[in-house]
Amino acid sequence: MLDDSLSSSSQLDSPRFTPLRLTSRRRRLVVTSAAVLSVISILVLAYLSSSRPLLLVPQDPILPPKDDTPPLDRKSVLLGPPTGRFRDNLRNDTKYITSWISAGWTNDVMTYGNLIYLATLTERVPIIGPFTPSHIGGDAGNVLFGDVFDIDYLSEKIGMPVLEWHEVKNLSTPEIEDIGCWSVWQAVQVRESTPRGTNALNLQGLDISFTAGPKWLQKIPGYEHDPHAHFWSIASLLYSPAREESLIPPQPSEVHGALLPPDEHLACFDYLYYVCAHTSFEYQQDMSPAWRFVTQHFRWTNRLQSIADGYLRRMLSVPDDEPIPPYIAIHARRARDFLVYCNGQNKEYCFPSIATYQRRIEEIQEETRERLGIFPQHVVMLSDEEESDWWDSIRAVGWYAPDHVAEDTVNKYGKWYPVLIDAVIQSSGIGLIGMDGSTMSLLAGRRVQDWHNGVFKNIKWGSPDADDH
Ligand SMILES: Nc1nc2c(ncn2[C@@H]2O[C@H](COP(=O)(O)OP(=O)(O)OP(=O)(O)O)[C@@H](O)[C@H]2O)c(=O)[nH]1
Ligand SMILES: *[C@@H]1O[C@H](CO)[C@@H](O)[C@H](O)[C@H]1NC(C)=O
Ligand SMILES: *[C@@H]1O[C@H](CO)[C@@H](O)[C@H](O)[C@H]1NC(C)=O
Ligand SMILES: [Mg+2]
Repeated sequence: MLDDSLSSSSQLDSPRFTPLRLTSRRRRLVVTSAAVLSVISILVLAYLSSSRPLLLVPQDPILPPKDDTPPLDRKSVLLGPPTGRFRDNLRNDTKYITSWISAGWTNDVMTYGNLIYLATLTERVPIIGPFTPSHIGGDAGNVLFGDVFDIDYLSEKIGMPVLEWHEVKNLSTPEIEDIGCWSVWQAVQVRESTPRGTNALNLQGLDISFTAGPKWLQKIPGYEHDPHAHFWSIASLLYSPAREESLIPPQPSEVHGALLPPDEHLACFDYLYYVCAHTSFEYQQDMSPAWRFVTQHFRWTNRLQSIADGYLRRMLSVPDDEPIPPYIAIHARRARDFLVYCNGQNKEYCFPSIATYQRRIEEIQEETRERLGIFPQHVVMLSDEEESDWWDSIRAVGWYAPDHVAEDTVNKYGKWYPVLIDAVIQSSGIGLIGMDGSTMSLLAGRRVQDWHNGVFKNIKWGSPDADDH
């Protein structure tokens, strides 16, 4: 039991995150999960063979392993509480990695997923920033990663502590510190000559001196239509000889004009959205290792899940002591960029009709009935649509929708919460009908598949017969 002796030794002398411990944790997890799964399947079979319908949607069919391993102490990879300078809080026997976000919320979730997956590949502790409100409206303010996702659960699942910036450094009026980082962005695209913009200076007081990554980072060097890089190409910059071979003169930092090579203690990259193991936009593929090894373990915090459950109960008139019935959610992007893609066609022509949705609903009902013995009756619509006529037409066919105006969601919880609550509802049913091309649909669909063993179907759009099949 090498790992147990390791974990019981002094926290400062031996950080709990070691490859040895990881392996053993994973093995136990697999064995325990297999045991738990077989018990669950027997129970489910017994349940199905009885005549009662299966009502409850299991929120998490795979229970956390019950063993004597103490919970992973994330903070053990820091010297103590947040310090004025991040460097004063990093352990000298531990390496770290960070990066930043700069797109819509779901893209940013995927980007943090990529960062954490890269962290596991390079055995570095990831330090994560907040979500910034690029598409929500600047006055929404930032929301902490840990207010949306259960960061302790995530750390347990991946066997590695995940830190947030505010846990490392006192950010109240962040002291400006110089650091050297790699720019992946300068290497993978030709439209901009500068590194991808980050919020590092504002948020963390980091004054970055960038070193442009080598051109071979780009999957297809010089190809202007695909800025993807491979995880391992980026990872190689953290090791010899790729690091030394790629060092070129750094660019001066914005505030101090500092010239620094990429930091080795805290590795940092400007932007990691366009990263894949094999295929560009890989989250669309079942093989996506970032999804399978990391992002699928981004579970909603208990608080956020119970807020969303409250909306579902009121919407579907389910009393507190009864389970929420399995339902089919629809995510309909109908505004902003998706409206632009309609090229001036009206929405009735361009976006899926109720009849088109109905066909997909029936397909999902058929599949869950056959495969799970569940026949979901309720349909819940989530959308960025603002026209009340359309919402009326949705309610007229008996479908449900959260009413963020009547519920006063923005005043009660803040501007982030209509979209956060809708995202939770999208991912908590037994089926999801998504909007082809939407990453928000994509992640919700993967959650329905992998968390609830449910069905995900994307709907094609652009003309009335686009989804014919
Ligand atoms: N309340 C609510 N807002 C939505 C919904 N779908 C989209 N939106 C809003 O529309 C914005 C879409 O812009 P992005 O931020 O680019 O969305 P994304 O998360 O990157 O996902 P996609 O653009 O769909 O790939 C979201 O941030 C939300 O503000 C929804 O189902 N409910
Ligand atoms: C690492 O830090 C510990 C205290 O946290 C200190 O005792 C030790 O000397 C340091 N080692 C090096 C190589 O700096
Ligand atoms: C952060 O710094 C501010 C002022 O610089 C101080 O008032 C506050 O107590 C510090 N917070 C923590 C958690 O150390
Ligand atoms: Mg978007």
